[in-house]
Amino acid sequence: MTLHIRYREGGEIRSGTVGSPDELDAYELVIPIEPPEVWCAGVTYERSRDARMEESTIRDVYALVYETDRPELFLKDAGCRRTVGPGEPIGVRADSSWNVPEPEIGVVLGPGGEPSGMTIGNDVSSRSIEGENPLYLPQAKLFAGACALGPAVLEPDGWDGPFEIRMRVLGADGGELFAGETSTARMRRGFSELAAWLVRDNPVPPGSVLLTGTGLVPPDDFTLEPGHTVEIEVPGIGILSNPVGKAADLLQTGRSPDD
Ligand code: DO4
Ligand code: MG
Repeated sequence: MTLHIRYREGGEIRSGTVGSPDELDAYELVIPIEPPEVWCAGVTYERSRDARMEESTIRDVYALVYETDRPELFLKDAGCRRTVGPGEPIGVRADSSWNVPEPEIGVVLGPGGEPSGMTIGNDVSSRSIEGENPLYLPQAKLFAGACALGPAVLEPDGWDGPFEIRMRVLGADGGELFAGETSTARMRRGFSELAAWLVRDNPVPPGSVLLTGTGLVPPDDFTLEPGHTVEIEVPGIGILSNPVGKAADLLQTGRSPDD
């Protein structure tokens, strides 16, 4: 097993590899990859289909997209403007009343769109905005700090899995507000199938990341708020931990060369 990392040392960002997540604590980790584009697949788990149907006034679109061949795919970020690394704040929008983290396997795509590595992603989302109207999806999904990746990129020994995904949300006092786990065994579609749909007639640059959908949705009375911390663990990759802030405070990431 090889884990690719990027870390800060002596004021510089360096790249390296480690053999196990146990070794990650020795480094001041930064985002392990700065993808030119981040894409997401949606409604790939039954739990996500059910949550979308509960939150939405227009239910059929979710039932249909879960069943049919063509998956839901949407652009989450380009130029790494909305994506943060381990330890950096993720954001919630001021105009959203119902927010959730979405813990997902992130597949790093090679030159032909084939899966070449795996990381942890958080597809931070507004359920109130998407629930009001599915055409508001880009506003529910794209905003400052809406995506986190890390802590490392795994070159897996094989892609068959299943891979376990665990999530905890902690309150400002450190108390546990939510804990849950799922497995990619519950996915309706495979990583390669999703990647193949994504690159159909679509010039996705190599090194882009495809988040493969959430199977964990906190109860309906939960909303993510500034002061919370989200921890997502995938054994073999490590724990992606991010504090939650206000999206409005995260408008400048300084990561894009144009900033
Ligand atoms: O249309 C909703 C997107 C759902 C999503 O992001 C997911 O299932 O992970
Ligand atoms: Mg998602």
